[in-house]
Amino acid sequence: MLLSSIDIIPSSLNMAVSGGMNDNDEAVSVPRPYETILCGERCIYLNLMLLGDYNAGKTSFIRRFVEGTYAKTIATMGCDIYVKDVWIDNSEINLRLWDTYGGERYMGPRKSLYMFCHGVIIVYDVTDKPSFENIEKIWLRSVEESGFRDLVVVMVGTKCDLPGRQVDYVTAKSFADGLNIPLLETSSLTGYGIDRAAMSAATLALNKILQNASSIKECFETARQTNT
Ligand SMILES: Nc1nc2c(ncn2[C@@H]2O[C@H](COP(=O)(O)OP(=O)(O)OP(=O)(O)O)[C@@H](O)[C@H]2O)c(=O)[nH]1
Ligand SMILES: [Mg+2]
Repeated sequence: MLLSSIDIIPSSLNMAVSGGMNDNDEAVSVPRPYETILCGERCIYLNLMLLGDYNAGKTSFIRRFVEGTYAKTIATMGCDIYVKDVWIDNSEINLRLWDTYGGERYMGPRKSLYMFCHGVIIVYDVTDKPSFENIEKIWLRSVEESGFRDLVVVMVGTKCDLPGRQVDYVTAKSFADGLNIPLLETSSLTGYGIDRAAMSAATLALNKILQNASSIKECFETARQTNT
């Protein structure tokens, strides 16, 4: 389900945000606002943002995961949010995937946007080497500059069904291993690796939250009890 445009994030995501930015839109050193994970009556909200170059395959990845389809896309403008309920460790998670714009000269989302999200999936196209190189030049830098050190990051190499590969798996894996970031290859055309990649990111993000905040653990337990 496509939920909404990013301009209505605060209300549509039912978030209670507590500080985190100064007047220059810089992250200040306050704890990550765990209130952004709220316990609804039935589930926990988890937000994952997809980043990556124009045409890398972000929208196709999300639509394959959320809708189970592969169809023609148009360039994303701004940011759309797609929603899917998933189960992790017997608890229902309302997973919200943020589909961002990846255009030229775009250097990443506003820092304040990171405050709302729990994990980032950085997408590159295995048939387009610059999209891989920009992971380091643009996307990881953007995450780093957000100031939120506890964001889970997962790398996804899309379009692995296509011939004419420019980024081989070994090179990408060694880069990802060097940064301790999981790497998965996918095809939105065939569906290969899509669920595994999205669910890995969601599970890692959730586990990190549970490790970091006992109050969220309680919240998680409450949701679990409500679900059973
Ligand atoms: N063969 C193949 N084509 C893909 C795959 N993923 C995306 N494409 C195609 O690549 C093009 C770009 O895909 P999008 O999903 O729109 O890319 P995007 O990253 O959302 O692009 P922006 O919204 O402009 O940032 C489209 O023509 C897709 O059909 C894939 O896994 N395999
Ligand atoms: Mg798009």
